[in-house]
Amino acid sequence: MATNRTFTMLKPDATAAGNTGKIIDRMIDAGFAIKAMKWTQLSKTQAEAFYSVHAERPFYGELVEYMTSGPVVAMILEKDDAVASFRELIGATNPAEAAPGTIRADFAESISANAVHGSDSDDNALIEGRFYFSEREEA
Ligand code: IDP
Ligand code: MG
Repeated sequence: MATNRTFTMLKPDATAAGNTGKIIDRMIDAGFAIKAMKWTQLSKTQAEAFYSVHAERPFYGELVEYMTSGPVVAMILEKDDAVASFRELIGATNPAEAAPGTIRADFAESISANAVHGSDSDDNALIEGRFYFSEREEA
């Protein structure tokens, strides 16, 4: 059953470009409530662990290097059908293929530096949220 929470990260291209406020506004305007938020920096070990599901993919090394190149903003968000609704809001992985008006269409630089992460399942939303936040830190 779909739960009402998902996890997102604003990626280093978004923080470097000063787009964090604009992107967070998009999320709030789309009806997502912020339940936890943290501006932080991933170490190589942490980025490798967060993206371990992609360890065998050809872009894994590039992804880890990119995700450690600057600060990220980690957030737990709440809305009905949060995972699917949020994936719709951010658009396709490759900004060239992202639907007009989606966050990636408007803010992503490339398929790698694509502005935001969005969990792909309820199970991963919980795992990824707990990667950054304890239960006590979640509103
Ligand atoms: P998603 O973020 O839309 O769920 P995934 O396939 O889970 O996409 O890939 C995780 C992240 O890895 C992407 O958001 C992007 O930053 C990066 N990535 C995915 N595919 C490529 C690629 O072909 N080249 C470089 N980086 C990629
Ligand atoms: Mg994914």
